[in-house]
Amino acid sequence: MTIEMKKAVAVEAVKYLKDGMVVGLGSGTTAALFIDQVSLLCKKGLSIRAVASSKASERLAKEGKIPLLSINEVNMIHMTVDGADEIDSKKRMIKGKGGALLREKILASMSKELLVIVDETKMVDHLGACGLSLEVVQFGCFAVKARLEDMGYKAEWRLNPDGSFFSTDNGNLILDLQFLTFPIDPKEEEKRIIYVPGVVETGFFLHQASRVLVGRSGGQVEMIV
Ligand code: A5P
Repeated sequence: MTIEMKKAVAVEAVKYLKDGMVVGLGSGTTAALFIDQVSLLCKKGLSIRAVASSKASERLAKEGKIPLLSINEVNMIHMTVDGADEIDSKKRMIKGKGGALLREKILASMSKELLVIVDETKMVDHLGACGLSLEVVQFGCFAVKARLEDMGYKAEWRLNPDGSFFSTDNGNLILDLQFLTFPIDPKEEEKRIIYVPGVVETGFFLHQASRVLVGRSGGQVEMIV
């Protein structure tokens, strides 16, 4: 079961936390399980302070009584722990299915280490089958979508269940791209897409991952360095 693999990596990841650390909290279901584990350890006396990568993770941390700092109170994060949608053997990732990609990337860039926690279903030979989420500013957003379609991508706005536009924690939109030809060259795609004015960030995380904990279906957790 995927949930058991996610729980196993969350339980393993907290072993890397030490008193005094500033810890970045990722977003998504795996990160939420990690936040639960951090909360348990804080209740037992672990002394860390955390920064959240989304309002959802901040809420969970508050409920779990994890001491929180706001992002502008820190210049450096000792370790961020976050999930991924896809990760390849070079530790290149696609993230953002939860819509928190911009804040996740900011935290990752401030972190001495990004510890990635995934279940084995996230490991892929080639990135791209899951598509790529983009954070896009509202100003001129329809032109941005049209331009990306002209560039050869299938593009759809992320919507809420009631059909309204999904809004990120930063008040921007999410445009979900699908690649129409495979395999993709992630580095080249990143360069083309981020070049479009109005695209604030992409879900490519090509250089951020430090170590990766992979939950296996047999219950084991493997570390990839
Ligand atoms: C959130 O925006 C994402 O980057 C998540 O980290 C990613 O989608 C993994 O989510 P799950 O842990 O829910 O699979």
